[in-house]
Amino acid sequence: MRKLVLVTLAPLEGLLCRIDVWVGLFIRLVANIFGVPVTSLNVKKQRVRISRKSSLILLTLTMSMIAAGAFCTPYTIEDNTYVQPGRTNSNQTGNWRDVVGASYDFNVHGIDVIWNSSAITLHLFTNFNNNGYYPFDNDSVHLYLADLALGVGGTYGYGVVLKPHTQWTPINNSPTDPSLGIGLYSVGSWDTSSHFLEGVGSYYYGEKYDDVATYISAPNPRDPMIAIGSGSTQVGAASVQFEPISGASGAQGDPKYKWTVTIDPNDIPGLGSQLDVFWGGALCGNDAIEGTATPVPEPGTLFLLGTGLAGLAGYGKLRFRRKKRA
Ligand SMILES: [Ca+2]
Ligand SMILES: [Ca+2]
Repeated sequence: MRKLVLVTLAPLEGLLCRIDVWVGLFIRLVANIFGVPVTSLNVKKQRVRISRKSSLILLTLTMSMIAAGAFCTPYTIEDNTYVQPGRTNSNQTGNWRDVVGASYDFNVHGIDVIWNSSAITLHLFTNFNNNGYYPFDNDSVHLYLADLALGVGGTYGYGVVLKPHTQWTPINNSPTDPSLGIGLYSVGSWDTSSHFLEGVGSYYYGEKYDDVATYISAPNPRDPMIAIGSGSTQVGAASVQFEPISGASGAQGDPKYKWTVTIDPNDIPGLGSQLDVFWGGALCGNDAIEGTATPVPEPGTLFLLGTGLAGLAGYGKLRFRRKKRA
């Protein structure tokens, strides 16, 4: 019997959003249908031998993924939040922009949220470095990764510490609770960008974004929330992982880094079907992003699962016909 060699979809990476999920499902389906052992979901250059007839089913799946890719949006939460450079609360006009400062250092590209009954996973796509950032070589100002703010019922009463506050070096002010480690917190107060940087040198930081939910006890409620502050208590664990994206330019839509934050929705009392998300990126809040996530499954995944089932049904029919002929 003639054999065809199927090369997986790695070359399409970048053209389709969620390609990692799709290729993973794709390979698992292939393994399920043909009994081909798959040792890893990182399938670049992996080749799977399949029969000519069966390749028709896979062709359908491949085309379905490409079709679904045309309909999916790049991020669950797009960065439509504008900030304004300034150092005083009296500066109310002009210069609204996506990111203050160098976009290749501070740009937040978007946030993907995958929310099911046991986990909420947030992928933060950014150009901001894991270890923090010194604006200038001869300067002692060290900018750290901001905490993630989570809003329930219109109030940012929860948050995730992404980098332990114990690792922060004081700048103008230390975090008001410097003892917090990585985890999910019920927030008593927020430290904002001005808490850390107001009056430090001649630095600009992002401020005065248009918030959709309200703060809890923030000193300057128009400044981006940056760090979970005093009066907060840990209510759950959080998994935080950092991953550089090789070859990324940092231009919009091509982020340098991905942070993956996972929490348990059951740790948030009163959580309904809406979670507000705010992230200031770094201590300076130079690129704020804000939006709302829901637990509705992604259309692309549903579509793919549907076509996967259709593919399995089609394969079964094919086998049935083959047996009938024999
Ligand atoms: Ca922004
Ligand atoms: Ca941005």
